[in-house]
Amino acid sequence: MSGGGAAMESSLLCAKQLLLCCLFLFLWALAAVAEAKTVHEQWDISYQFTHSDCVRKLAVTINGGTPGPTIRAVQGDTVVVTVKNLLMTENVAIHWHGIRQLGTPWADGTEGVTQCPILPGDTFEYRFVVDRPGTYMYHAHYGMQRSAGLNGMIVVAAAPGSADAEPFAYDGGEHEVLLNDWWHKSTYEQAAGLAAVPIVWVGEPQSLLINGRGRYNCSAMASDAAAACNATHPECAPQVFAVVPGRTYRFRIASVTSLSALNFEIEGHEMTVVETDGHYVKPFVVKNLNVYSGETYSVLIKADQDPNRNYWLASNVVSRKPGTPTGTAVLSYYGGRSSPRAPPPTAPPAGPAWNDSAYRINQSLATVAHPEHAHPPPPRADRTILLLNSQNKIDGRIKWAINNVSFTLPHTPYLVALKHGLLGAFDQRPPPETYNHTGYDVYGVQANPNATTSDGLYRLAFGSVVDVVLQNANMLAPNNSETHPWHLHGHDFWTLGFGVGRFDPAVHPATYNLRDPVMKNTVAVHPFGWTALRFRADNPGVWAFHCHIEAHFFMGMGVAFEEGIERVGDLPEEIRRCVSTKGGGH
Ligand SMILES: *[C@@H]1O[C@H](CO)[C@@H](O)[C@H](O)[C@H]1NC(C)=O
Ligand SMILES: *[C@@H]1O[C@H](CO)[C@@H](O)[C@H](O)[C@H]1NC(C)=O
Ligand SMILES: *[C@@H]1O[C@H](CO)[C@@H](O)[C@H](O)[C@H]1NC(C)=O
Ligand SMILES: *[C@@H]1O[C@H](CO)[C@@H](O)[C@H](O)[C@H]1NC(C)=O
Ligand SMILES: *[C@@H]1O[C@H](CO)[C@@H](O)[C@H](O)[C@H]1NC(C)=O
Ligand SMILES: *[C@@H]1O[C@H](CO)[C@@H](O)[C@H](O)[C@H]1NC(C)=O
Ligand SMILES: *[C@@H]1O[C@H](CO)[C@@H](O)[C@H](O)[C@H]1NC(C)=O
Ligand SMILES: *[C@@H]1O[C@H](CO)[C@@H](O)[C@H](O)[C@H]1NC(C)=O
Ligand SMILES: [Cu+2]
Repeated sequence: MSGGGAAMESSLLCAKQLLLCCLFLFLWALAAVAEAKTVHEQWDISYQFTHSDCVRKLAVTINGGTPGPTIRAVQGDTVVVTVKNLLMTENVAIHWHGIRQLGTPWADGTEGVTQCPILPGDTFEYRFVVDRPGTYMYHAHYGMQRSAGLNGMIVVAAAPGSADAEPFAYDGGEHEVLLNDWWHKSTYEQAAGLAAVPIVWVGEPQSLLINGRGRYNCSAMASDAAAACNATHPECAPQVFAVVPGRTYRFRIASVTSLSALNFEIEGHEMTVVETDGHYVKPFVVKNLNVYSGETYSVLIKADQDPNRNYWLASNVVSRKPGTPTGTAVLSYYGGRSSPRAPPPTAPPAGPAWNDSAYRINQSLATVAHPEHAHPPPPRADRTILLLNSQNKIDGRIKWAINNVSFTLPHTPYLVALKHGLLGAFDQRPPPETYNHTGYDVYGVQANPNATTSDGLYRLAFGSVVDVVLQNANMLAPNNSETHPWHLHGHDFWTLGFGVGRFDPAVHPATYNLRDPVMKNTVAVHPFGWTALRFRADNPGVWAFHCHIEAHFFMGMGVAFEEGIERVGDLPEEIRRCVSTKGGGH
């Protein structure tokens, strides 16, 4: 019997172990679930009077403020933002810039592409997973609303033990720097001017903001307007960044500018660039950093200067002849003899020469992948799309065009139209794949600037590798070419190459960096230059690809890509509110 008892005992033990094992598995699963948490945000979008640069302005705010709150999450978390549109007479849509929206293409927040706008009084829930650590941003993607103040940052930390953990260390902590440009005129006035004949250009911004704070010179205003300028308003007191002597800090930098390319500098402190657009870069040291609208960077700085004085953080306009004073904030050392708010004893740094594009191209070329975090690109592309960026005229209006086609957004979002087979919703003819790249004079004013408009889009084979070469050119005025920061939704791309002058498809692909190109979601096309990028069309949905200068996108500088639409799941009803899907959908 003892033998049987032993058997019973051992089977009991086994059962106990199984139970323990089950319990352990259960707890482990629970912990894993608990780890990937949900981050909830409840946002009321409304117009409020603000004093971002000391001048009173009606701004689009989130819960009463601009910029909006920083969304903080951990890799793998689900972010849920409940947006209530309290603008009364204006639609809204919010884009989560740099978040690829894998499996949730309807949450990209791009009006006309992935959703109908959120109507006044309506509530809309954005729900998406932040799958990669890094520095990102959000902003309005309806009309030119971003420049009215609806913007902010997203900071995603690496999950504990993740292979995506930072390959660098900092013992001081983190600071966030959100760069912006700011106008006193309303966005409505700007948009109406851009569409007018003759055009009323938005002009240079009145101020540059750092974390929503700028400093307009009230004394320079006409006396009747000066009443709206309050130099001592707390909303325009410069941001102070405090540091402990000897420590190393990570500064996360994002630019949501509407027009300006910026150069950013922390006086007296070299910056080591370590991240861009959520990807780690091979560290390189700079005195100042060029940041284009839609880009993010992380830099490390060591607090190793004289702690008894303060230092400027400075942003300066580059690539356009500046008409705006330097944007400033203050770096102050704990324990130093200087009061934290005291202005530094020096003049703010003026930045590099605004027209030194060689300097800026150099910095673009220096930005390559971190050796331990390089994702080599596929060796070749299945399809190459050449996009000429030119300034054109349509019915006397100044427009931007891509291969002679100025982009317009359809009323019915592409995602809805394609999913429901609404073929009449947009132009079914795809835009041109190329332009006369052998003959086009990128340095000259084109003989006939007339172009057309279209809301056609490029349809990409699912999973294919696509190269896009952006060719810059001269504008309508002679000897003039600007920087265009191009942003791709739904993907990161490899930045394969930059060049000056005319791109030659027979020559330049041989010069591509296929070894360690950095992946990004936004990249600059420099004056008279070209930029080549590659991406895999593996994210089912419809994705905008456009110049991140708000006025340029408004004037037609963009395209749209569709891929794998048949793999997109059922669309939420909330994105279809501007569409009558007769007989289909609902
Ligand atoms: C502000 O404007 C006034 C009047 O134009 C000028 O005298 C003064 O120098 C300006 N101040 C600054 C800091 O630029
Ligand atoms: C300027 O703002 C401060 C702080 O809000 C306030 O106390 C002061 O009255 C304002 N000045 C004017 C002229 O409005
Ligand atoms: C920049 O402009 C200045 C004049 O404002 C000119 O002297 C200089 O040569 C220009 N530099 C470059 C790199 O074009
Ligand atoms: C380009 O960068 C390298 C270092 O990365 C530097 O030595 C060189 O002077 C730079 N050239 C220009 C034109 O800025
Ligand atoms: C461009 O279009 C305008 C009408 O919008 C027309 O008057 C003009 O002749 C066209 N220019 C050329 C070169 O075709
Ligand atoms: C391309 O441009 C060149 C120079 O203007 C011209 O000679 C050539 O005919 C053009 N080719 C096409 C296909 O239009
Ligand atoms: C754009 O279209 C106009 C009118 O058809 C033409 O004259 C011009 O050469 C085209 N430009 C380009 C860059 O293809
Ligand atoms: C434009 O650039 C050309 C060289 O590309 C030069 O010959 C010409 O003088 C410049 N014109 C102006 C107005 O600067
Ligand atoms: Cu542009």
